[in-house]
Amino acid sequence: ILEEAREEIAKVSTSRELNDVRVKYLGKAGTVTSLMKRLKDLPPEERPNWGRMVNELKDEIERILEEKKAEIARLEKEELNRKLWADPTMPGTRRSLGHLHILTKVQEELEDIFISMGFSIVEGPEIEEPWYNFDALNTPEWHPARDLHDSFYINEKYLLRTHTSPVQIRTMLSRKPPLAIISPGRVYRRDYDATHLPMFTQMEGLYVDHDVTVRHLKYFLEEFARRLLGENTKVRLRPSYFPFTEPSFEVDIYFNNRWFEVLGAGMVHPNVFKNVGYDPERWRGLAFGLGIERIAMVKYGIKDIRDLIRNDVRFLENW
Ligand code: FA5
Repeated sequence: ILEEAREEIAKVSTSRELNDVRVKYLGKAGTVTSLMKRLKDLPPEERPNWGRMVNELKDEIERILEEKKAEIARLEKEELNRKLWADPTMPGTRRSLGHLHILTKVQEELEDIFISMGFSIVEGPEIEEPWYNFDALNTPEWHPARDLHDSFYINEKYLLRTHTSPVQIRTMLSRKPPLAIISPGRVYRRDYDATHLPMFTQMEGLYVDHDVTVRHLKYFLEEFARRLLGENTKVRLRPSYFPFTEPSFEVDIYFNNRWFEVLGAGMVHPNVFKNVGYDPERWRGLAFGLGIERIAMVKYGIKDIRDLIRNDVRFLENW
């Protein structure tokens, strides 16, 4: 029996199998236990001998079981360690990190350029009152920009601002001149094609002081274009019309073999100064409104403005 048990125990490789063997020999109905039960059937003089023998057998089997148990515990621990072990020489998993959207990058670059020229950043609400968006900007009721078809009205009292120019009004009402501010933000219009989005980003600029002239305006615009797009960037000012500036200009940058309109600008209209309580005899101002998507298109050679908002990673990954 001992030999048989020894062999069986040697073959075992898990604690579960080992327990089965234990039950088979030492359990209530096990081989050794039933040998012990036979004791009472023997003649009294044979009992002590038999008892001793069976006890020795039981002790021996228990000893072998214990040995095996220790061995299995050791193997199981080794196995666990093998699973937990990491090879520090293996190459790491490559995670793809996101990056800033090119619109954000262009906006931040523009902010840095104007901040370095002495401008500070202010913000205004996207839900605006017509007075700030139009009237205060010398844009009378009959002006086409007030047409319901161009603007998104929320109700009779509010609309989504159609440009960042109302921030000029809010700034001048709350601050005294001189001042130099830029104001980036979203604006909304009923527009949609390869160069127009219904929601896009403008950056307003306003500089008010005693002796501001068109030469300053031209300097700031050429300077920003060269710093952002390179020394050889060609900039063109075309006479234009905005109700809130006089004279007014549309500013183009040469790109893709043609002139590309990127911003509107001009000298602050005296009526605008009157509307905010600035004396038009004492103060002069220059103002501009850049289209940030348009500038990103020029900088990155993007032909369709809608690519900027499609959120196609294959497109965005290029920069
Ligand atoms: C204005 O919005 C004036 N407020 C700009 C201004 C400010 C003039 C201060 C004078 C003084 P305009 O509608 O031209 O002007 O828009 C300015 C720029 O926004 C355009 O040159 C163009 O770059 C961009 N833009 C206009 N409409 C869209 C559109 N739907 N999608 C993307 N960009 C647009």
